[in-house]
Amino acid sequence: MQKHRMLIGGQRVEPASGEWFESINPYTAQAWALVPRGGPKDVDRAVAAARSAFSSDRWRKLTATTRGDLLRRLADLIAADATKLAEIETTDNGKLITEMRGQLNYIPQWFRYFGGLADKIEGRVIPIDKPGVFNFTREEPLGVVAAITPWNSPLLLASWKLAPALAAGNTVVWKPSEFSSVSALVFGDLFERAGFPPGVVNIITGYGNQVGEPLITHRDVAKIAFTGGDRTGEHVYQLAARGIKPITLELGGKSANIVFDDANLDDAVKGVVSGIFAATGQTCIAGSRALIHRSIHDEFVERLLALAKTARMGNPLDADTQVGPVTTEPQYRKVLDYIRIAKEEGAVCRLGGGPAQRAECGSGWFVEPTIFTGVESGMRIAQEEVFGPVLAIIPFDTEEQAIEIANGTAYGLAAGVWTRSIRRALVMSEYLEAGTVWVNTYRAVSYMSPFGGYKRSGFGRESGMEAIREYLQTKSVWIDTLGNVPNPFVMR
Ligand code: TXE
Repeated sequence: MQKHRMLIGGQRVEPASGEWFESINPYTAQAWALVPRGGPKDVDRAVAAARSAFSSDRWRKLTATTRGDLLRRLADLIAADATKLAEIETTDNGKLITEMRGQLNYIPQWFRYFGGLADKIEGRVIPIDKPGVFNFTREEPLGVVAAITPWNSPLLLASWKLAPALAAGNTVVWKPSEFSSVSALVFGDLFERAGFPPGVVNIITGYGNQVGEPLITHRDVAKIAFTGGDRTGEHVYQLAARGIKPITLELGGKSANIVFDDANLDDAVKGVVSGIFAATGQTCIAGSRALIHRSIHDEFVERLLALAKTARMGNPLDADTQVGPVTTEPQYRKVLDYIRIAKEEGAVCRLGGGPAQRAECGSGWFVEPTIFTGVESGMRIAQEEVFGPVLAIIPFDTEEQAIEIANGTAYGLAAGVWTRSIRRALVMSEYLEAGTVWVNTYRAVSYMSPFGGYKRSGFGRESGMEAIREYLQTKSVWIDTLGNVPNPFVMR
């Protein structure tokens, strides 16, 4: 089994604890790699390296254009290693190889886009209302950014943080999820090859309470960028508040895919299936609620069942597989618990409803694609994030009712609308409380378009021009041009 090391100050290092833990392949439920068990001492070393890199001439005195060049060089290296990295991710987290290859081939664009933005970060000259002063603003990096990422799309979600953070001139300590750290540790080789000075990016692994908490509360960490569950997010937010640290939180959701009676039903059925069963439902934007207009409800459900039944489960490394395993054992149990809860709540299980016992699923953590009808908006299955292949179908009668149900959860990450009416598309996109609204499509993301949550799904935006602002602070500079200091007892 390959034993990995962390990356601190450009060096491959062993954890201070001298301990490693096993990373499990969810398809085989067997350990396949050893990950360093970091702790507070490693956090101190990593933050010190990042802080020293932040103040070093090698990083600070780079022109913004050169910083952009480094990001673009990194993009090329990622592209060259995309296949290898995708295979590592699939082995570590069980997501389909087709999905991970797609992500890895797309990730370079985040580094190219933000590399391009690096030298377009501009201040303003303000025609100030006072005589004899010149006032301008500078957009400056914050310092050391702590990037804390989850297991579902490890490198993609890290890139959403690293690319803008580095483009803005920060340095980074990145803590990947303990369930899927291997791709991050391998990815670490690329920074030096791209020419980043040592310490600009540091990678430390371990558990949330042993590495994540000391990292967030470390005096020299200036900003936290977090993706994960909302309970952990709430805790992380409280820790960040103690140090008055800016934070971005992306915390998942309970997104509604809303199908109107005027929709192209063939497309809508595919959209609903892709919203929940692609990625085994383990995506923050999973369309885990389908709101179906009552007049088409029964027909739609039949078509959905027919398509979902065809889903091929099996080895995620096999390009023909359509639904892979659940990534972690605790998550597998959580998904099964929610299925039980939904049944107890009186929802009607129309498909799946338990562990997958197909030969091709081996000993992995597989859950059958599951569809519930007869769901009411107040049920837990309609309110809480399952993060697995479980769909709750809720009928509605009017646009107003669809909006009320869609907005009737604590979350607000995304929503899908299926309709042929432009008026309806505009009305729905205005009234839905979600950071992303898709019309007649689902699960589209881009490095160019801002992504983030409303309500309990978090705040701050990743991707697009908005993202770089999350990693900058504004300084206002006043320069006297009069040459005489005015009355010291009066504000100028
Ligand atoms: O995520 P956690 P988990 C949801 C999903 C899932 C639930 C829990 O519903 O069932 O969250 O998943 C680090 N201080 N999502 O347990 O705990 C942790 O080590 C600092 C939604 O995997 O949120 C990891 O690096 N850090 C989601 C990261 O936080 C801490 C993606 C995320 O872990 C910490 C994944 C602490 N006290 C799960 N505790 C999405 N939004 O896409 C943990 N961490």
